[in-house]
Amino acid sequence: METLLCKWILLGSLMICHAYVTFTNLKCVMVDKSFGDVKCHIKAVNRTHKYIDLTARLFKGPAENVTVNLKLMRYDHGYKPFFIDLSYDACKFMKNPKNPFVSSFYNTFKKNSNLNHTCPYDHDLIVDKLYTGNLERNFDNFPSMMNGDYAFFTEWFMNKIQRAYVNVYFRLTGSRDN
Ligand SMILES: *[C@@H]1O[C@H](CO)[C@@H](O)[C@H](O)[C@H]1NC(C)=O
Ligand SMILES: *[C@@H]1O[C@H](CO)[C@@H](O)[C@H](O)[C@H]1NC(C)=O
Ligand SMILES: CC(=O)N[C@H]1CO[C@H](CO)[C@@H](O)[C@@H]1O
Repeated sequence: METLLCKWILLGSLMICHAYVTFTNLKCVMVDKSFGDVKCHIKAVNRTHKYIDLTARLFKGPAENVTVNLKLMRYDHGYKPFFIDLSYDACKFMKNPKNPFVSSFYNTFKKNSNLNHTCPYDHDLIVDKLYTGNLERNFDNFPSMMNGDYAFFTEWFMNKIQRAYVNVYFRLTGSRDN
């Protein structure tokens, strides 16, 4: 099953079906308050269109040696890991964006952020107007996903110490299983 889903992700562009995504909640927390701060919110343009804004400021100089842990969660009596749970060297990825899972995650927001360069990051980190449509294009690539409540849990580490986490909660409707 797991292998099959991976293949579907890789072949995703060949399997078109439409998903509808709405953001249900968003949490962003700087674990170490002396390290920086992070603010984020969901804005509703109208009933169907919502977007996310996020700004992180770093107080202790440029960010390098960054690792991210990405988990896809599905709600079933609590949020449980759903297929994707990986840690990746973000600086290595930006030099050579090869990992298909990380690419798929990065592609959802790269056009809406100022993160598109290699490490170090010596400026505020911004994600600006990330619309649900960005995720929908991605989930069209996950044809086996059932309708339901999901979340992306992301944990951000610098020098192997967790500094922040950002959790994006969303509801998926209208995928092929339904
Ligand atoms: C909601 O806003 C988006 C973006 O401005 C627009 O494309 C869409 O047509 C609007 N939908 C409705 C139902 O007004
Ligand atoms: C990243 O930080 C950890 C912990 O300080 C260190 O062991 C590791 O060598 C660093 N890696 C790089 C590429 O600087
Ligand atoms: C790492 C990465 O995705 N870099 C991209 C940044 O944006 C330029 C221009 O859009 C691309 O050519 C790079 O591949």
